[in-house]
Amino acid sequence: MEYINGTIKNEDISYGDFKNYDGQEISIHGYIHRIREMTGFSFVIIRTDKDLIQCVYAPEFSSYRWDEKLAEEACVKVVGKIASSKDKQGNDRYEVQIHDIKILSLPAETLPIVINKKQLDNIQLNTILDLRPVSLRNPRERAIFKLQEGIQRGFREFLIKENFTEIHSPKINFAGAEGGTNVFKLDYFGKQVYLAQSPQLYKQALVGVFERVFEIAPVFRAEHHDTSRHLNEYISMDFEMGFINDFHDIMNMETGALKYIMNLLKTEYKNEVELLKADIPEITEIPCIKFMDAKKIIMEKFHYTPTDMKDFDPKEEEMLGTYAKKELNSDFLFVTHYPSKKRPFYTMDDPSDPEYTLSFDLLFRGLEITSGGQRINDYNEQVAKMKKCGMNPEEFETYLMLHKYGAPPHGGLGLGLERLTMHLLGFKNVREATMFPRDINRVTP
Ligand code: AMO
Repeated sequence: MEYINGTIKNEDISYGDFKNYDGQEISIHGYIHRIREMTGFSFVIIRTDKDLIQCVYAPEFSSYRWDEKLAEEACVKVVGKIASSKDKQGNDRYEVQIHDIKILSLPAETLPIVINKKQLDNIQLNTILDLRPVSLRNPRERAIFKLQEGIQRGFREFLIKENFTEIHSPKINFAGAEGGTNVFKLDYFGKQVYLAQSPQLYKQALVGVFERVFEIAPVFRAEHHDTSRHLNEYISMDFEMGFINDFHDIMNMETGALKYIMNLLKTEYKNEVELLKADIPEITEIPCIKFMDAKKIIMEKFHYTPTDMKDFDPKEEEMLGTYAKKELNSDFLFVTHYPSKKRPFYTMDDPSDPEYTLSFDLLFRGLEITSGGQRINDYNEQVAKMKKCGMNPEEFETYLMLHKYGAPPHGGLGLGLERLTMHLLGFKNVREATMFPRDINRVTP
């Protein structure tokens, strides 16, 4: 196998470039995904970083002599000639006629699950999650997270084009930003600190510096219940922008970001979209209704009696998803003016009706994926609101520096990456869209 050590010209060619090397000798590397022995020859499917490549081994054109040790999940380098043919639809397809195989490593044991089928059939989600380092090798599982990369990439690319600066805020903090009981406490050399529930306090501070900022990072929520939509650690895609006219500027920015993301998925993540049969929504304008009007729809159109008039339960969100789809022809729905009592201390109340706020949620196919709104930017107003919420403003001295030393009208939002992925792919459980989920029962792998 000398030519694997240097003399082969066309090294590590990806499937997308095979058309440029038809009839030539090339090399590829990857895992042996599957071996199918036929009479007189074998198919060896190589799983590369993005493709499954069909290779053919036959003694008449292979100088390689079949090694019994060669097994599925062996890491190999294959040298061979590209041969083209047409599929049933008349499209070109390519395979590699194996000249030689170099084994780079052999697995110590056979896999605990079958990963070389189209999808992981009849395997419980918990088993899939327990075995994530190997279950992710299944091309369909892998595609979920490639597509998820596309969502983050779209968010980042769009916001950078809109003059946002990417930031990284600390995750070990002096206070929880969102209130409530779902904050993780941590012993920090004898002092109590908290894991960040969101980058809220820092992204606001940085509006005073960069005007427009965004962050894509993990945040932590001590969720005490096991639900299909809550994680204890998730990726929050946040932005915050200054000098806004009102909170519609934020909703418009999110609409733009979502349009950009969906377009990017359709164009640059086509393989993943097809493999996963992802239902990519068409977005023109996203309809918008007020919280109390949404409650009326729930009661009048769906004959449902809400138990809480200050928030929606999951069933109500589903009803609003159905309403948006059927009557407004939209997969998305903005709900605005949430009751002040249910929104955090930094949210600006509506001056014309202070029981309600200048805030919104975005529902996607009946699931909340975003919260956002305009923030209080006046110092005295913010201090007063903190006191009203039972907080001690002195503990938030550094946060309040923004307000004390001048803050523009501003606002922003947080978008849950896993929830967006979940409903894009029609999953029932957010864990399916989470690489290594953390929940009340799981901290491994
Ligand atoms: P909020 O707490 O509503 O707002 O969170 C924003 C979005 O984050 C996602 N999310 C979750 N995803 C998975 N597991 C969880 N436990 C979980 N909790 C929340 C949801 C939700 O819509 N600082 C504000 C945002 C802002 O106003 O800028 C905040 O964090 O998709």
